[in-house]
Amino acid sequence: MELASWRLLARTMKNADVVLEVVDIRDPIHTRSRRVEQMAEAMDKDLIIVLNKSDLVPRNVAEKWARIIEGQGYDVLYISARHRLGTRILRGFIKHVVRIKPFSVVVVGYPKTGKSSIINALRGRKGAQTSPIPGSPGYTKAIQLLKIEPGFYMIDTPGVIPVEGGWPEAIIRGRSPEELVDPVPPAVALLERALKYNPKAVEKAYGIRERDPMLILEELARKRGWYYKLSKEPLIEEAARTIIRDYHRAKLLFYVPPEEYLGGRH
Ligand SMILES: Nc1nc2c(ncn2[C@@H]2O[C@H](COP(=O)(O)OP(=O)(O)OP(=O)(O)O)[C@@H](O)[C@H]2O)c(=O)[nH]1
Ligand SMILES: [Mg+2]
Repeated sequence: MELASWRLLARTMKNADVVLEVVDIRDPIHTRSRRVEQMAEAMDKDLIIVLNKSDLVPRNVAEKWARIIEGQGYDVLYISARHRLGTRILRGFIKHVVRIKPFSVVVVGYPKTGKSSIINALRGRKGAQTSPIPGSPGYTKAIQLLKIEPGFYMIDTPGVIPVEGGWPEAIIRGRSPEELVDPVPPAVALLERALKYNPKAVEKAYGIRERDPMLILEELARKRGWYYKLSKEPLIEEAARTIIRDYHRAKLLFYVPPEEYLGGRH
């Protein structure tokens, strides 16, 4: 597991002209890093917040999130690196903000938000390594400079987990599901959110109608034939790892509605 060290990240940010903070639009509240934003502000850097994975939420939800963050005084765009939606606008927006050449843009944010995928989408070809398996450990291992076009450079960084990191995002993005000592509590938290925000999510993903997170884990383990060897009890840890993996790959699909933020319940 490789996470960026804050000191190295600060140095890299200092040397860049623009800071791009990548957020997972399924849960902007818990995947935004106030610390990164404060660092950018303290360094007087232009900051652009990019809400990525917008293919996983309805368009009006993406719009609402963008408006909320804009209302806080930030430059913000929503895109889908995977579907190459909004990437051309992003490219133009960066040039509009920076106004000098040559320039470099440092891409920062929580692990697995799609930082490397965005760089590849802007390049139009691969170059930054992305996770082949969703939810695998922090994929980008080192800071890497990539050329987008002459005079336009982007710096890929490994994900950072802010100290204030949201639960359970900080845990499930900080390590791969395999590395988690106890995957059950974060999986239960994810299931609670899934049940709350998309009541059909669990049934759709697994054909399980149960609504109690612990019983869902048990039923999933039974369905998949995962049992402890000696006690023959369902192996809920394996089911929990599956839940976390499926959240990363959006097989277990839900998103936090913007109203949640407006209601001030975060
Ligand atoms: N659905 C969807 N998935 C995406 C999108 N962008 C990236 N992903 C997926 O999210 C996972 C993480 O993408 P990466 O580009 O490796 O993310 P990263 O932020 O560079 O990750 P680290 O280097 O580990 O910090 C991969 O499985 C991508 O395929 C997107 O726009 N939509
Ligand atoms: Mg990466």
